[in-house]
Amino acid sequence: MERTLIEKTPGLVGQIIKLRGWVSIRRDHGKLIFIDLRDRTGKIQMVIIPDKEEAYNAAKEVRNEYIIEVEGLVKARPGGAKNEKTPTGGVEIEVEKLLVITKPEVEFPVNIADEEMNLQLETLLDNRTVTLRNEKIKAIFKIYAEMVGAYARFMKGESFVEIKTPKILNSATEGGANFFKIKYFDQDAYLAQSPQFYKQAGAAVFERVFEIGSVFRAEPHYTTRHVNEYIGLDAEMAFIDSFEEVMDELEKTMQYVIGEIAKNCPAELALYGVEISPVEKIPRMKLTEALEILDKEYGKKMEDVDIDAEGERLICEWVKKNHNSDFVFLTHYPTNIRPFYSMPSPDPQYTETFDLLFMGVEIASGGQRIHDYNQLVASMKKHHLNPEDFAHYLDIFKYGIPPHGGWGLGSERIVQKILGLGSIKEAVLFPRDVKRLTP
Ligand code: AMO
Repeated sequence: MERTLIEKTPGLVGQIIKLRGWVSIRRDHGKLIFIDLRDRTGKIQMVIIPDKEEAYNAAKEVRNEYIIEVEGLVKARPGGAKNEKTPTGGVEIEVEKLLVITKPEVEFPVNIADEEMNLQLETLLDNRTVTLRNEKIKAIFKIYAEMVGAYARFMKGESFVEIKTPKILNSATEGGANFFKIKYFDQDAYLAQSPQFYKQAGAAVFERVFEIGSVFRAEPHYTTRHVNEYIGLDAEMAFIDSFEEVMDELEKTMQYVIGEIAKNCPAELALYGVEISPVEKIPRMKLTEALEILDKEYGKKMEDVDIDAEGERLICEWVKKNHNSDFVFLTHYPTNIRPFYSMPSPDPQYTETFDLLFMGVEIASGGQRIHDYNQLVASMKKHHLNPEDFAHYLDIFKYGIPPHGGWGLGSERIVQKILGLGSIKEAVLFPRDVKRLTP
């Protein structure tokens, strides 16, 4: 007999079927044994009666999280509508045969069936291979998968070509100190801090490219929004007239991605009590305006002409109150705090760049890039970089590239914020932080 998936059971009342899955819970009621079985499509109640002696004896040995195969009769459950809270709540399986496929060797460190799973972050992550089995935690990664899938779909629909770029590089892409240096045979190498140079090379060829790929950042601190390896959703587009077009494209992307999550993940969102409203036009304001608002409305003065994490949280609060938006673009960051490749504004103190903030944190950075070779070399020197170290990158500009711009979007932060997760690490399957290299 072929295996049936649990989601199909409501249509199979009266038939004998075979199921395979995990035992979520075994409950004994008098002489009856009840088992909740789950597979990738859902969960169903099974009942094992003493008359089916072999199955009954096997069921008596079964514990939570055993992996089993059963054959049995699909029956409409007594009690009707009150059981219909889940798609398979209206049916149950009267088990005739039960076979243990795999059983755990040891006790579980946590209760997988616990609906809330309010564990300490460290416990949650130390036991990741098993905590991921919990329904509520699994839901995070269904939503995550929907998000990256939607991103790719949208980008392709907008004629961006998907590229994959190397993560082992001979120089640090984004500069600064937060790069990992590695030994690469007999030379030093760096783990990519972003696909920046390669996506620009892609834009010079395909006009529009996007990448979904690993990014490595040696940030030596613990925060709720940093991990040392994350997945970037990057894009780069050529023949732009201004960086406003890049923001327009990113705005459309977010509208689509958030819309798809709302449409395709209602059950997962419900586990977190989250209702998503459509993303409307995203307000845009200059960073300097945001700093003025923080000063006037919150008495918060920033030392530099930059915004810190608290400032981002407060400006999002202000935008939500005054413009009813969870998103805001902050634009025109000062030249000295943006990478050398950023296009200067007509007032060269500032750049044609933006950050996109969502529910209190920055989720994306982007802008227009310098496309003129000589201007780029001059900008490198101003940023105390040696153009000779970037010879291959500079080739892109030596041979000519159209005006272009793009963004880097942090995938995990989006899911963290949508679900209101305390730490970004909860939105990473197997996160890497300063202390954590396992599991
Ligand atoms: P930036 O350095 O701002 O820009 O990174 C882009 C986005 O990546 C996410 N992010 C992180 N997420 C988790 N953990 C981290 N340690 C971390 N660091 C960054 C954030 C951030 O907004 N090349 C430019 C992008 C561009 O201009 O196209 C860049 O990398 O969501």
